[in-house]
Amino acid sequence: MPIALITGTTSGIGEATAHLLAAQGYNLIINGRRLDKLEVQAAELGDKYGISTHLMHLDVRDADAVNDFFTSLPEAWQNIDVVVNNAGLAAGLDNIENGSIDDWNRMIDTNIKGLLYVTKSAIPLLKQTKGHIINVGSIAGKEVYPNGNVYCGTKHMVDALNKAMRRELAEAGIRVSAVHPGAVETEFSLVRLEGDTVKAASVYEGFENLIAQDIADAIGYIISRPKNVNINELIIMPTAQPAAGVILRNQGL
Ligand code: NDP
Ligand code: 8X3
Repeated sequence: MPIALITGTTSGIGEATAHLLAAQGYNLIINGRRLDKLEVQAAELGDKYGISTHLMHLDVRDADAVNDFFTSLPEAWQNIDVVVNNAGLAAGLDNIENGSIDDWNRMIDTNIKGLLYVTKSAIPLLKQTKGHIINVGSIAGKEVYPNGNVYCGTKHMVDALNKAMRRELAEAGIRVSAVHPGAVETEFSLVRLEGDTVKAASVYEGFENLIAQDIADAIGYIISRPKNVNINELIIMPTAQPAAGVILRNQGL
């Protein structure tokens, strides 16, 4: 059975992708910081799809923990075919003058450095399988919007790293692709707005947002193409979001 490693599977896009790939028969390495969620998820995926799971319970910002995880990975889990670099977050929605330095560091450390740590350790294994890396970027990596500054910057870096990986890894037969979503209703806004459920819900009011399954479907499409086909990137938006930071509310869209 093929093996996929997905970061950030305890919620949202990563969780939906875990279910989609499990349904396609992948054994899964699942990741997040919330151990209780990972354990419940492992049991669910095993019961529902009959697949095996291996827990990657760590914070992707911790370079040593990521390195230790890969160096002690049991042999049965080393033939990784797919890595989905999904773990990430936005923290805060302020202009630079009023922004929080802690928030900036969390975003830069997770979205950029965490993605790099996982990728660096996974590359030797992906070379053996001629595997596939999927980077979850964002429309925020293609455009900027008011008060999105540092989050947009981190996702522009993901866009650049996606291209750099593809240039570097093509010779090894490793495919590299990105998905760049617009507004998807997940825990994303709850995290960004520090647990304010009312404000977070209002982000998705008055239009039909994307759901995590929409992005999982795209990832499933990308990795199921024949080996000679590399989908470089997909930008996927709600119909009511024609550009980053622009949402057409209460128009029946
Ligand atoms: P969620 O908040 O629902 O999920 C984020 C996931 O990432 C969780 O499983 C969380 O797990 C994990 N995670 C966060 N930080 C870390 C960390 N330091 N180490 C390990 N795991 C971590 O958000 P989404 O599903 O929406 O976000 C997934 C990705 O999609 C992100 O990269 C985001 O930027 C991107 N994206 C989201 C969009 C949206 O509108 N929702 C649009 C465009 C892109 P835990 O808390 O257990 O660690
Ligand atoms: C999040 C996309 O448009 O909600 O990465 O900021 S958006």
